[in-house]
Amino acid sequence: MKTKQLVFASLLAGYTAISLIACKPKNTSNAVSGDAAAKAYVAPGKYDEFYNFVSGGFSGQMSVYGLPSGRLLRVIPVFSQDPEKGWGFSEETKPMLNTSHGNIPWDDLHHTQLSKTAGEIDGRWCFANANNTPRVARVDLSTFRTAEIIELPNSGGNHSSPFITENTEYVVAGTRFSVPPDDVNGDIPINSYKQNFKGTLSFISVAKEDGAMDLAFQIQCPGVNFDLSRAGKGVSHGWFFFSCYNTEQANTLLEVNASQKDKDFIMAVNWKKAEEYLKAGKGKKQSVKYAHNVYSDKTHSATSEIKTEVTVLDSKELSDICYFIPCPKSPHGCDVDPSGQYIVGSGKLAALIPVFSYDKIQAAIAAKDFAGDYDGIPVIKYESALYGEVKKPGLGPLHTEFDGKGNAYTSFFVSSEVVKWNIKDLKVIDRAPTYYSVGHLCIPGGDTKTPNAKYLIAYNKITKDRYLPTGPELSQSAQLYDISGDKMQLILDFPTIGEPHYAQACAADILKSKSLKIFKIDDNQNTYVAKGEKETKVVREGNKVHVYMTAIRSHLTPDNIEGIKLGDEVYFHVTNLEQDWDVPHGFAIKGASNAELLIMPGETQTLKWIPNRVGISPMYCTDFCSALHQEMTGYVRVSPSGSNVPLQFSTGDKKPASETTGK
Ligand code: RUQ
Ligand code: CUA
Repeated sequence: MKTKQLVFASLLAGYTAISLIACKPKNTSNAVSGDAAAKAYVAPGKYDEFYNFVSGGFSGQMSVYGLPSGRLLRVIPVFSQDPEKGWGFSEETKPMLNTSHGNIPWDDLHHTQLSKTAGEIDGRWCFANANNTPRVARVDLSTFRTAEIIELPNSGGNHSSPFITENTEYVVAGTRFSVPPDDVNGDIPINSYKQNFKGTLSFISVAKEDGAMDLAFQIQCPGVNFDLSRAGKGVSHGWFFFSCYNTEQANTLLEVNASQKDKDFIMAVNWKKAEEYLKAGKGKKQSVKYAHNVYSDKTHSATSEIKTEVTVLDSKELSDICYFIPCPKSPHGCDVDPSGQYIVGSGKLAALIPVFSYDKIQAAIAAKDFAGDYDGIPVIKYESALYGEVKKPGLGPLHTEFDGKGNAYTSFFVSSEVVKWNIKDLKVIDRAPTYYSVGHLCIPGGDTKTPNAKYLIAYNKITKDRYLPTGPELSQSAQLYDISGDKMQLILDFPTIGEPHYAQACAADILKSKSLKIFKIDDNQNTYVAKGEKETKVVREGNKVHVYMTAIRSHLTPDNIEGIKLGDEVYFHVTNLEQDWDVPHGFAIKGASNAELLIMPGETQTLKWIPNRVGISPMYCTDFCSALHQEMTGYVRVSPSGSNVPLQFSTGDKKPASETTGK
């Protein structure tokens, strides 16, 4: 949800006396007791127990923290350019940020989700959504790098995403903003929303062996806002649940106009049935445009392909795929418990938490126990789907995680707390303040069949007085609670990068042995690789100059280049010859208008440089790689465009190769 400015409209009948801007809990100073710090202490040189994959919100990136220490281990660039690593700046990574709108250097990453097999985290990939220009990314957890990005057509605001089925059969995404379908003329009045705007759910298949994504099909739905979702699991495997708000179908001042109805919906989707219809040829081909970008660890380069067709199933025509369940009021989170039986709706403006029963939903569907339809989709009666309600849990429920011991933990933005309640009897057991205004929660494996109920992390929107002031902007923050006992105990605060929304965590043991240490130089299939200094060269092709360069402690080859002229485009293809863990080299040259390269052992990356003045331009390694790192430098001589200075290059006395001139 949208950050700090979030102020709920004061139209809420039941809450008029209470300020709906976050309230501040009392006794902030004594919230941490005696042995708390020791529980989060990880001694120098010792490893954390868990990896925590945290969304970066408007930073567009994903960050990885160790738990319980809260140490930042890595920032993985996903949807935003990252000059630190050259992501989106190097020629090899630029295609990853391509879309049907062209190159997009930024997005808003809200939710991370680890791949699963049989409902358990398998440590292979972590998926993430781009909320603004709809995309889904797959991060490879052997390299901790973004391996694939797929754009979603017929969507606007990919918020309800990316949520996966229990064997990662599909990554699923629901559009937050309904929009006219991509293949119709969208030049229409905005207030024709009710007639012309549609919601779309996207099902992206994931290949078992290598994770390759493909947009398998979409389901066209009524025009509402799809907010969040979860796959069924166990008994409810084969179903998906989406929270929907703005069932008023307002197109302006949603703050008021989308909060009129007492109940919005959770939509239950039978995706196994949808698959049957797809196989039976019930889908319609629609012409669209979307980018599909793939990064190869063999060529160390990305390719981007624009695809032009998608198969769409119509939820109105195929009337037994989608069902609405009334849910009070403007639901945000929609979470499924470890057994798959209970579906928890979190109405941002509701004074209770409804818990729905999968069995009751099925019985209601079988008995056609409907209260009419909404835009052609059957609406199950609230009471018929309801297991029960958690009464007076707090204000502004957002998200729920589970501990696998029969308890649920729900975040409350407005009352700024985490509330623990029992799924069976729906009684509140414990509550703990957050500092302040918590959004998402995470328990390691909290959405799997067997959560690890040791820690709970709250990701907060407002930091206020928790850290030293840093001007008008304060870092958002996370808070770690020990939940191994009956009472939640706050044990650590740590700042986060960007705005954390959802996060997932998994045991370090699942991942750490799979982590890649180097890329094998012999396997490098980059077009411009130099597998040793003997293969270095400089090749002119018209006004393009390709420098096949190598980097090894502590020199660049070649390190002197002459014969570059104004009007040239120079491509430095730098291969890092090291075959040792944790020895990257960097590369930068004066006047370059992009960023550095940071090249891992065995990898080739390319910096494009268009010199715009005559003279000498120094270049150097940017990563302190050895005692003689400061010596890892070189020069390029740039001459006027008509000059006849010959193209030549060298390192030391020996020229690495004789002058090479292409056509
Ligand atoms: S969602 S708290 Cu709740 Cu994207 Cu951010
Ligand atoms: Cu290579 Cu510094």
